Amino acid sequence: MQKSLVAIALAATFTAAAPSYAQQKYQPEYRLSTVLGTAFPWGKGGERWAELVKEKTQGRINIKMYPGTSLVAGDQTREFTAIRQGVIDMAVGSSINWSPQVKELNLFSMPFLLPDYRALDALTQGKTGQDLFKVLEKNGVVPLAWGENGYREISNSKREIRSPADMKGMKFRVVGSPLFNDTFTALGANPTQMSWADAQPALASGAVDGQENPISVFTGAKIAAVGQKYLTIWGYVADPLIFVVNKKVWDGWNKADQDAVREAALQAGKEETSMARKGLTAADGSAYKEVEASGVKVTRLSAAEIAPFKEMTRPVYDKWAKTIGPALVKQAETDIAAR
Ligand code: X2X
Repeated sequence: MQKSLVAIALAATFTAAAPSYAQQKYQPEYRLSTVLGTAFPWGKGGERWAELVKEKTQGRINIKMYPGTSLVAGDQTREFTAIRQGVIDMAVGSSINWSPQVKELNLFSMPFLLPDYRALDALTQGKTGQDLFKVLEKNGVVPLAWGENGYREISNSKREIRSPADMKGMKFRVVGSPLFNDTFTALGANPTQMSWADAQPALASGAVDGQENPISVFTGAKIAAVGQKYLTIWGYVADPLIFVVNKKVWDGWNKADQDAVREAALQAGKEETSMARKGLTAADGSAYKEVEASGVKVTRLSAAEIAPFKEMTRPVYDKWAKTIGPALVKQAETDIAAR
């Protein structure tokens, strides 16, 4: 009698414990946030990550993608906080959108810090990138891999931009970090911060004259169709993407699955980065040609033409170096010089 009671009690304990253990560790589905969907390299990168994770974990980890930062009602500057809080389980996010919470991520938005792809790679794949991953870890998320949104080129509906004087008084939609306000103000323009969701109607209605985004976003979102007739290639900043997982979610997975998710992120990040760069190189300029084919005048600035933009934004660079952290900026400059 005594013995069988113990057995029943034990059985009850185990049956009650087993399902809740499983539930706590592995959710039936994980929510992956991105700003852009699968018409863009960014969204394709997210989709690829999900696909590779499913494959590598034999379906133990199932990911559903939520583009348009829909888990935070499109407010991309709140995405990082939502990841920390567990409203979002995973994300492929832009360094720009997370920089209001992680001030070090403003690094990539320092005007004219990154002269070419090798400079960008020197940061993400070098000591600077490792330092930034440590900062993200301290902020309670698990960073796994880098991807890329790209070099942000400037477009507008009014006139060709060849010099800062051409931007004078022009209204530009800029992204969420205050650094962008400072840069555009320094150049004599009139910046307004808004989310990507609000940017497209603002361009269509003429509430703003211009915007800045990578070429893949310009073509993918059909920005030419809302009257953006001039595009200037000035390469003033680039935004990398970062593949991350919420810390609690990460800790709930076994080591083999953690490794699988990391490997999948590294592979998806690599594939996504080459997608983001497609048609933008000296050997293959097809992406620029695609923009021209949509009736847009594409202007490429020479180094001499870029010089005055760089000079006028130097005070912004110096001001933000203090906020970002002089040691980190120095590390970045060292990595770039040694590229
Ligand atoms: O909002 C933008 O401009 C975008 C889509 O490039 C980012 O999310 C940084």
